[in-house]
Amino acid sequence: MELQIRDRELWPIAEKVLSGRRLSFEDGVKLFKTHDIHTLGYLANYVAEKKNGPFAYFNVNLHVTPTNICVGTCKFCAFRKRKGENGAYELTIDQILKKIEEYKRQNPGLTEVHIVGGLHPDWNYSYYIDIVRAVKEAFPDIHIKAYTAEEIKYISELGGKSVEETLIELIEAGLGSIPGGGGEIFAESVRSKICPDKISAREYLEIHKTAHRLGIRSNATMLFGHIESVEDRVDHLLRLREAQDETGGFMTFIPLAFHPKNTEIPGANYTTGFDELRTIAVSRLLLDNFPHVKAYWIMLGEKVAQIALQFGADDIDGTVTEEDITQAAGARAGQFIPKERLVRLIKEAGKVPVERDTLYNIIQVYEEVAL
Ligand code: V47
Repeated sequence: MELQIRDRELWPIAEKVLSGRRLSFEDGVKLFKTHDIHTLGYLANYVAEKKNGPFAYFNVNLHVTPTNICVGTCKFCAFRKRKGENGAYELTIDQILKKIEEYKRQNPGLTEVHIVGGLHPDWNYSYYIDIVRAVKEAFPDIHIKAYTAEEIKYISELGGKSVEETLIELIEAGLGSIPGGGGEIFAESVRSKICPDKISAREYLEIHKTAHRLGIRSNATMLFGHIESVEDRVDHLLRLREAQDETGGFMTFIPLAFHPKNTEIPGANYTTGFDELRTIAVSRLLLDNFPHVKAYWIMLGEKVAQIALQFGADDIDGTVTEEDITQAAGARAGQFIPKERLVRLIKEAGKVPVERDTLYNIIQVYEEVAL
């Protein structure tokens, strides 16, 4: 049976996708505006399976957020606190190590610690580096994915060093890769409203490209569903595609569904399931040079994240356990999904679950494992 395309506007786009040709800005806008979700899902899944076969990945990871004290002013962030404000906290290195130790005892398969936090007004350059060094010394087998591009810029300024020098020191201390946070929306007209003091899109991309040139990989994100337009989303995705053409260092793209509670975005709402699936699918179609697209269950909830595995996503993130950024902004998903449940979600979505490490080395394929 031939593919039934209800939205005629999608015919030439489908032809391009099926013959492996690159999509344009205009194609991206049409894809974001269509209601023909079935065609979108079919095409995105076609691309995902061409890249990753029937596999859908997850890992056993732990988020550690050393502090929520932050000098930043991002309007979408419900997590940050000022120093001395009720609920503000900062962890010592010992406390960070204890957290990891405790989690590892319960989950011996832990392979990744994801460390991001605030731009602390009093911490110095060495403290940020020492956190990485201490974790690596205590847990040499665990991959450290740490510090968003925004934090790396901040740390480098604290030390009076260049981003490159800072990254070199972080890598020597044990940094394994860089998470995608801080991407938000690249378009200046939106960025200046939702995060006026944050690094620019150009700086974000430059920091990632510098990391790639130094031999480490990174992820990229896009925060969607606030005040951005469809055109802003396409612009964001195409700027990432261009950067990836240059270095090839990005592993995974993660669209982050905006959560409005306790934020300073006037009139903002939760994203809808339709828009979430569409964003995953269009990301998969436009980012033809990204190996992976992640359906981050913490922000999508496990139900939409599972369905997204048939809409272009090939990764569902991991066990996570403690995630405070989305929680502060009114998360509706939990904070922990046991490995067995991730395996079941993936299997029931018709994919083969693969436990991976941060760099997508395979740890175990769960093809024959009974639920
Ligand atoms: O940069 C902040 C976002 C990001 C809100 O690289 C919000 O593997 C929704 O980047 N609603 C941090 N999102 C999280 C992140 C991430 C998560 C999981 C995996 C990886 C990875 C990266 O969270 C921030 C910002 O874009 N964020 N506030 C909010 N109210």
